[in-house]
Amino acid sequence: MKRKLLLSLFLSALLCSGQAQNENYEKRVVFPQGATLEQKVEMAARLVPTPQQLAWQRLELTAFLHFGINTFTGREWGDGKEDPALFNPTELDAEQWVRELKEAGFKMVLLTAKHHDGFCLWPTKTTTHSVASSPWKEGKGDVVGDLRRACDKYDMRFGVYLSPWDRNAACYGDSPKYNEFFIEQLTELLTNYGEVDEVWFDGANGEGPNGKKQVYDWDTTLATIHRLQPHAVTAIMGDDVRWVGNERGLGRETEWSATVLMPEAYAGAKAENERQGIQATSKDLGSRAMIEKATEMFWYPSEVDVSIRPGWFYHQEEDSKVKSLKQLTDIYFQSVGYNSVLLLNIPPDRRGLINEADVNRLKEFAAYRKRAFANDQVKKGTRLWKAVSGDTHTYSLRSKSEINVVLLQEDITKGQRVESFEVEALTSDGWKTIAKGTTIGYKRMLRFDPVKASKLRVKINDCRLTANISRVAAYYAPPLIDQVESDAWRNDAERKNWKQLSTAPFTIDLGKEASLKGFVYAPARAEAKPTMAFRYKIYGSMDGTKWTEIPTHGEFSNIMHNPLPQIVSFDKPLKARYIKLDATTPTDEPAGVELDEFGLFIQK
Ligand code: FUL
Repeated sequence: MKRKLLLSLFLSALLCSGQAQNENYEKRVVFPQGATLEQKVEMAARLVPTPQQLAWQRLELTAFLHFGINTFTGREWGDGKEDPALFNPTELDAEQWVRELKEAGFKMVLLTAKHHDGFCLWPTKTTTHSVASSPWKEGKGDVVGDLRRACDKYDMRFGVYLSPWDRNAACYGDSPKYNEFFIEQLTELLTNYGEVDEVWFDGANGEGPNGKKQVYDWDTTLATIHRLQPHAVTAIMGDDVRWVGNERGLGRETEWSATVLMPEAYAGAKAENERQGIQATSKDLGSRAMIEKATEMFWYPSEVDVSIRPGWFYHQEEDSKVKSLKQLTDIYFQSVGYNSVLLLNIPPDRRGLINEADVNRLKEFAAYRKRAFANDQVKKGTRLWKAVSGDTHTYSLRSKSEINVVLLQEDITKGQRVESFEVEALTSDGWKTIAKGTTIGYKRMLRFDPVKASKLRVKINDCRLTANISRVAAYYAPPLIDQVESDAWRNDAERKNWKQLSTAPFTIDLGKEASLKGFVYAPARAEAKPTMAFRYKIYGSMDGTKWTEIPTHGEFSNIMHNPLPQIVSFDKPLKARYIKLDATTPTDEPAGVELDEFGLFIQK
């Protein structure tokens, strides 16, 4: 009997230790006292996201809508003294917001239900400083409700931004009183508007009246969210989603979702992060060197928040400053391509609509991604590859592939494990290293000069335990020309030799053959005119008789409202001596393009 008991104890101990080795730690792992670096690294490798963190990560593209009293005052931060009567959008249409964002590939929208000025976009019971006191819909409107209904119609996820800092509430700074007020506002948002997928608390906060400092009750705040919206992730001052550390749309090349940074909302976080010498902006938040100093770790992935315009709120004078397609594309590669979720802000204008300038840019951005990611050249790239440090795997490419982007993914349901990798391509000159990286995580994209290759070889140089590579893909993303270059084109010395052969269609002889990367059409004095080009086709020719059409979008979108230089980059450089721009006006008449309004980007 005694022997039987001993045996079963022995067996269960064996089983338990086996289990411990395969155990995953959801969201948080505390290291045992005296754990060695190797033991800590193994535990870090088993840190995994919660189901809601995983669902959020897979969204990739999410949108912010900064809208409120600032939209009508032209400010970025209101002081809370604004008259609610200022809030009066003339054509507010939340369906237009969601429709445009959905078409552009966004999976969730987050609205500033309350910004720092304290003005609430829903008819709250907590204050009169809200839409209920505004002339909009005679005080019967509810922007949050409108957005909720639009999200239901277009099957879009929905999130709220509720500013902890409130420059209107008289009780701000009287900590227990304001905390109660804040939880009441949160409760209204989380009970009256269906399913909420993300709750966003920014980190900006200031002094209350009389210099009193507000001490927030994050425990009750997070507990309220868990109780009312168990599927929501909480961001920034929340503990599911981490601020990347800047508002420029720039992620880190080395981005650990399994991180040593303790969420600020946790008791003792300030002291603990200080002890480790880290903050949200730190470069390294997860290397072995950092793990050595840590006592616990968190699955706390990065979110890149950036505005499509210079400001977070709409200002008419920024209509011409909407980020270029190239800037948005760079942001995409530096956020989604750097193991982060992109939260792109597109602020509705005073009418209560997403402005045409932003709508057009979103369309271009979506069309570009569609084109760039249409043809994955890797064969069998979705077969799971389990790799230990030093392993390589060779993937065949579709025949004669030209590529300039490689995409890699780890199965993060098993943790984030890759620490260093490289990618080689088999070219006609043999194997060539085309990309090197550190972390992969949910998704990592790398860009490089185009190569023609028949195979790819991925090498995992270093990883924690076994890396689970769930996807390897390769694409050709057409290169884009930067806006900055557009200022230079008029000074291009080559122009001296150009000869205009006809006006409609606009045809020129460059005097000699050139390799063309793109062109710019810049209406004189940036003024709209009836003869201006709107739709077009562009052709190149070596002899002025046999023309080759160059594939483009064929439209200078929004030029009637915003007649700025229109830059068009070609997917591939084209050799030509003659150029023909066959264009029509917005009213479908032949357009009249002047030589001075046209420029070319030439490969030197
Ligand atoms: C910051 C705020 O101060 C800005 O106004 C904006 O809302 C940005 C997203 O977060 O902390």
